[in-house]
Amino acid sequence: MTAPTLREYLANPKADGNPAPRELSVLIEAISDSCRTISYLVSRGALADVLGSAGTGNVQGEEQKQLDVLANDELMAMAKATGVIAAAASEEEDDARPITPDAPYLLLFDPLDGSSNIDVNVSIGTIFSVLPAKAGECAAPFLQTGRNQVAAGYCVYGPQTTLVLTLGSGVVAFTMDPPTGQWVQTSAMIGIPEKTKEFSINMSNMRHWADPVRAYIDECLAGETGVRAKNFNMRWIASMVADVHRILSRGGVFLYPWDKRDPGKPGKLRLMYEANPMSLLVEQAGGKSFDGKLQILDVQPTDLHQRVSVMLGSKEEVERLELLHRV
Ligand code: AHM
Ligand code: MG
Repeated sequence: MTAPTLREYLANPKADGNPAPRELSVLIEAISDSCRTISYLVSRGALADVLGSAGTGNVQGEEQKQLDVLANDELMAMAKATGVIAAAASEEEDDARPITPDAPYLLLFDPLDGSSNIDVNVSIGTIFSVLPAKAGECAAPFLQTGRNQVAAGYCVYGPQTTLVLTLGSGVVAFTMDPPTGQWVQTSAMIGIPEKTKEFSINMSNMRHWADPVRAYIDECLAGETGVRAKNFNMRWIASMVADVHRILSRGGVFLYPWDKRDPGKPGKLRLMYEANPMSLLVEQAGGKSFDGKLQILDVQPTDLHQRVSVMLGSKEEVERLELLHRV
C-alpha cells in the first residue's frame, strides 16, 4: 500500500471515515502550498538573491531578513486567498490583519523561524497556529489560550522539507517529494519517548538563568554519578523548529527559559506564534510543556506579541523541571 498524501489524510484524519471540516482542509492544503513555495526559495538561497538583510526591523525590534519578509508576504497572501481566515497575525507584523469577514478561523504564524540560521544554510522553518474566529476588533479575538487551537504545525526546511501537523488528535508528518511537490505521509503517529538523555538550551546564557533551571542543567551535567544517574547529551540548533523536530523524532527536552538579562521580559520566544503551536504538538505526541508556573497551553494571552518562558519535550524531564520550580 502506498503512503497517503496530505489530501488523502485530510479526507480521513481519524481513520473513522469522516473528513476534516472542509474549511480546515482548505486551510491546511493552502498552508502546505505556501510551505512548498517557501521551501523552494530557501533551497535556492543566493541563487535567487534572497539571502541577507531586508534592511527593516519587526515589532520586536529584530532585524528582518529578506526571507522573513518573503515568507511573511507569501503566507499573508495565502490567508487572503483561502477565504476561510477572518484575521491573520504574524510575528513579523505589528498588528493583526482583518481578512475575510465571518470566516471561521484565525491564523497565526512565525513565517521563518530561526532567522539567525537563514544565511548559514542551517535548518529553519515555518510555524503556524489556527484558532476559531471570535467577534471583536484588532487583537482581541486572538487572545485565547493555546487549548483553543484547532490545528497547529510547522514545516522544517532541512535536508528534507517536512510538514508536521496536529488537528488536535495525534501528530502526523508529511515529507515533500521534490520531483512531484506532493506531501507524502511519512509518520502516522508521532510519540515522544517519556525518558530521554538529551537536553537543548543555549548554554551561553547560564549565568543569567533562574535557580530552578540552573539546578536542572547542573543535574544533567553531573551525569551518571549525579542525582539523575545518567549521562546527558546536549544539542542546540538555535532554530526552535529544528530543535523541536529532533525532540518529536527521538525525544529530549528544549528550554528557552526566562532569564535575568531583562527581568521584565518573560522570555525570548513568543507565546502565540511559537510556544502555543509547539506545545500542542508536544502534548499531542505525549510530551509536556511548562512556563515555570503553568502548562503553556493554559497561559492566558494578554498581548499578541507576548513572550513566554518555554520548557517542553519528554514528559519525565518536564516533570523534573516542574518539581524543581516548586521547591
Ligand atoms: P526568531 O523567530 O527571530 O528566529 O527567534 C526565535 C529563535 C528560535 O528559533 C530559537 O530557539 C532561538 O531564537 C535561538 O535563540 P539564540 O540565538 O538566543 O540561541
Ligand atoms: Mg521564531
